[in-house]
Amino acid sequence: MDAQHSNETAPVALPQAAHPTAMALQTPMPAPICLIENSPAGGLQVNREALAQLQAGSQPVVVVAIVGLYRTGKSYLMNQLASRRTGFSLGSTIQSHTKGIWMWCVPHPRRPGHTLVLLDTEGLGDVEKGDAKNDTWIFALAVLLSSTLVYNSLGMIDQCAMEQLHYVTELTEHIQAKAAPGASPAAGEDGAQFVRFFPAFVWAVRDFTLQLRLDGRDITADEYLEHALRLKPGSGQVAQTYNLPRQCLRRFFPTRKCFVFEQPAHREYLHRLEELHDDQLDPGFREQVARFCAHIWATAQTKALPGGHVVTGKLLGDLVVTYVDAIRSGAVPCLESAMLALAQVENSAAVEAAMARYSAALGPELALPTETLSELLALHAQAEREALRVFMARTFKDDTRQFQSELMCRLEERKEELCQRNERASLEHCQAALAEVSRDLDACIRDGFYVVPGGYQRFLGDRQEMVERYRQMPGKGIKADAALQDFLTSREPMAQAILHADKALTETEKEVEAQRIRADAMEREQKLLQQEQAEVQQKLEEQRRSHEEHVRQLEETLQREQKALLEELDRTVAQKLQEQEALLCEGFRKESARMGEELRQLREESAAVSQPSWISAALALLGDVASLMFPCFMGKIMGWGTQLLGRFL
Ligand SMILES: Nc1nc2c(ncn2[C@@H]2O[C@H](COP(=O)(O)OP(=O)(O)OP(=O)(O)O)[C@@H](O)[C@H]2O)c(=O)[nH]1
Ligand SMILES: [Mg+2]
Repeated sequence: MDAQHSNETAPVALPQAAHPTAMALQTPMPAPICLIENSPAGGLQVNREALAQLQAGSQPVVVVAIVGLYRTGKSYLMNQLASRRTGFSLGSTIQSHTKGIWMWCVPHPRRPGHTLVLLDTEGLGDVEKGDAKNDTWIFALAVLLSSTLVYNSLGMIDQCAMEQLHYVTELTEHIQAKAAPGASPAAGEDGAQFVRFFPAFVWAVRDFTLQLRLDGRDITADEYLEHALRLKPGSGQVAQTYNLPRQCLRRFFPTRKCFVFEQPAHREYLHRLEELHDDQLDPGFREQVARFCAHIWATAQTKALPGGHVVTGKLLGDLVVTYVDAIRSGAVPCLESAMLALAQVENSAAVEAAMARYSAALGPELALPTETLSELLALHAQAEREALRVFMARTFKDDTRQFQSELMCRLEERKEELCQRNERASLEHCQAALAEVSRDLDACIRDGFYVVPGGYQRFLGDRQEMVERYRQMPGKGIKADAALQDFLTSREPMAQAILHADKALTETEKEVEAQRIRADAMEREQKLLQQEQAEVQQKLEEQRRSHEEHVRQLEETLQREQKALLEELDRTVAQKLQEQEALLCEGFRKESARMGEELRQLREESAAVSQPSWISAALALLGDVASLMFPCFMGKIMGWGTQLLGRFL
């Protein structure tokens, strides 16, 4: 038993709070690893080690999966895509070799910053295994996980090859597009949505010996495939059986491509192809493989979720776990439910990543106190902007705006903490400064220096000088006046005592002075009050700004999403139109009419998405949800928010 047969794993649960520290796949995987295996007890299992390797990747992934009958050279072709002679293990006997789904993550040869994930699957239709159900799941998983699906077959695209592709006709029973409780997944309507989420389809025909000629003219491999996919007229059983796989393929995979390959070498060398050097392979085959690889590297798309959210290694790992768990539990994997489950985990991670960026942006050694409150709020605003950008880059399907509201609350809490720390730092600094500048004055008081006629005037002069020195000291922060006021108030009885003891002043003069002291104190209190009110105003202003920033960044993100969604829908509509036209040309009116209904639904969806209310409703929801979580100041902000939303109405 070799490595491809022997991996034993336990079921893996989707991590609830994925941490944002996933690194880019810096070291390429030296060899493929089993990602999903058939457990000895039956059923599929995710290999923890492979999952960990996959999830260590934060780069976007281009996922190419290969499926097809067993013993047809699939693993060999995948090695070519990794630009390696060996890698995925090949068998040379008649027994099927690859078991489960194997994965190899390599740096994308054409797209820097992207990882090419190659998925090699267990050969379908193995007579020894005789487990058609397992084959169906392998096929469904390859469709669900890949962005390009290579279907591999031997010889030619004939009726036999088509019938072997019956897995396509069963997809509607094994994949659900929308989560509809109670609805039968086999209802078929789901199939209409598949085209938006399914991979591009490439048919690789191996050991092709025929000439690509049709009705006396040379044709391309693509034309060969399209010709093979033409439908048979008639509605009888024979025609239906003939047409079904073709219809499904055309309906679910509108982006199609075909490559034909000659036999790679003389028969006697076929069982040890990996040992052969390039010059020992048939030149025609070499050229065909080169063209195939160039096509895949150039055109295979980055895996994306509906709505265009780019899938990273981390997300692909989450997808694998979600789908395999669904299959294990006996459910039908549902695209929409998987996305929602992923969104929960990913949005929590987005909040954490944003908070980490906020802390990093402020820096570990933030110098407090700041001179003014505005200075502190500007630092917060900058850090918040960066944090929001991190959140927006990662969040998706936060349709209830729950996660952005949570982020809003947490950032507000951090700002409050920051303000309090700043005040404390300022107060401590000011108290130390006052202790320093008042040392001489206190000594004079202790020594009775002012208890002489005219002592009160001298005391006032020295105190004024002390206040001036205090005012000159830098870096006191926002509590400078409040601390001074406290200090002067605490020394007031002493000042009164010196005043009363001064024999150079008449009683009337003392009374006038006492009144002046009281008026002074009141004036200072008044000033402090005004200062505090100005700070409250500034903080409210800051909350308004913060909310506007949230709305602004959400609006930008939604505009991007709206554009991507409309492009996705437009693409789908264009593909369906093309298919509808082809059906009409081939005389299939009923099928063409059904396509017309699908087109109507898509256009309706497109019209709804393009409405300004698609964005404004989401912005309003953010205000609503945040006000529930954040009742203290949201009332005020809602007023501003309403003004802002007025632009859309
Ligand atoms: N005739 C022929 N043989 C090939 C080709 N490519 C690979 N082989 C040989 O076919 C045998 C099986 O190749 P694999 O790549 O292991 O085939 P597979 O489809 O992955 O097989 P399973 O994993 O069992 O499904 C090996 O001996 C290869 O050397 C090809 O294009 N034509
Ligand atoms: Mg194989």
